[in-house]
Amino acid sequence: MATVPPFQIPPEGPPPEGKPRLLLVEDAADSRKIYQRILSDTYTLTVAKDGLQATTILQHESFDIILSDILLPGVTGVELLRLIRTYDLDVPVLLMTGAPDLEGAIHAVDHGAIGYLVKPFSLEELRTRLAKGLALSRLAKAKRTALELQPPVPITQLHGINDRAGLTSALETALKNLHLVYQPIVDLGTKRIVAYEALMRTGDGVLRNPGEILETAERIDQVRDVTMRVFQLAFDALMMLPESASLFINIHAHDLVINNFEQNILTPAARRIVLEVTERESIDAIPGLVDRISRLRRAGYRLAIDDLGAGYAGLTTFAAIEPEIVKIDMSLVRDIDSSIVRQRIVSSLVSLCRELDMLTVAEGIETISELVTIINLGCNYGQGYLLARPDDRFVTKFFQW
Ligand code: G
Ligand code: MN
Repeated sequence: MATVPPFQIPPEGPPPEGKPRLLLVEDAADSRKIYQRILSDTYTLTVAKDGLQATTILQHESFDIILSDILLPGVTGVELLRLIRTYDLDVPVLLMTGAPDLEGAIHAVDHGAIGYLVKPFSLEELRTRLAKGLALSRLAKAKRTALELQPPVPITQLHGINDRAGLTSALETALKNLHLVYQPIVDLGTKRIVAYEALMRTGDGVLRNPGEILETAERIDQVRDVTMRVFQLAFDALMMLPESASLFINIHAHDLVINNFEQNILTPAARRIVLEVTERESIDAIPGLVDRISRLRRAGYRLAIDDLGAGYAGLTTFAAIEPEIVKIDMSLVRDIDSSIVRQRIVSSLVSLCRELDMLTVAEGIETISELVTIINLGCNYGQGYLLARPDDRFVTKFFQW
């Protein structure tokens, strides 16, 4: 391959000024004092004694993070959360709860808290969780910047089919011809294939790509059938998968809740599977999501967020899923070697993911210059036509660059 051009890391944007601003909402005076003492070296603290006071403060000031008790006199932490979310989608809210309100805390996470701490918790844990919350909200901001680079998504026409019968028959044909192809995901450090992404393909039917299939399925409420078909094919393919590799499977966000993947598969197989959930659609407020995610993890699955930077830029679903792996959308990778803006965005995404212990995959690498830039920016893994095209076998290759 071509010689490697010289590379300079682009200058970072200015660091956020001063300490992060934290709003603490706690009604117990002694706890308030403890938190104040240990947090004021890292944060600029504003303290509210109850939910009503917090509400008033929030009308005049903005914060980088909010730490709130769940059981408050006046307005509860959950009500407060709802209020916060009406005007600010991104400010991370971390809740504190006594064990008896655990149910409420889980419910709160479904409504957009980034997490909860069960009392008694160590001060170290509190610090760690707050730092993580801040990293998550900086990540949401970086995603918003990325989104500004996006051209509007064209609306699929579905070839003029609009009636239910037509859609049903088109989907039936597509499902019959559905097969999978596999594209390698390469460790950019060791240059080895660590995984394959399973991608669905159809023959020459009316619906020719995954987008059209899924849109049709959505309109007639049959997404589940598509997912189960893909899952079955992927599961069958596991036997052919090289021992050391994992398999990434794209699933619809709602499948996380609807489907009992953990019942459909043996645990040893689940450990080799990464479920990819796209960011292209808003997956906020899926009731029970947090609970489902933890069941899937217990069954052995890992989770990835797909198309990061190409879609929905909120904070809460990302926090709820806590993906092990983050896939950076190919629109950010395209021509990254000549775009300082893309380099900056990817650089901050990669460093925030590292801070959150998440591995990054750069998608859609097509040129050696893109690859070199991606490597220099510290992405863990790469995927794209330059490395290998999707194929109906698990291709093995020796990489040199
Ligand atoms: O949304 P998701 O990231 O799962 O989409 C992956 C799609 O991108 C697949 O259809 C795959 O064939 C395609 N793809 C994979 N590598 C490349 C690439 O290098 N360039 C382009 N344009 N498409 C790619
Ligand atoms: Mn994908």
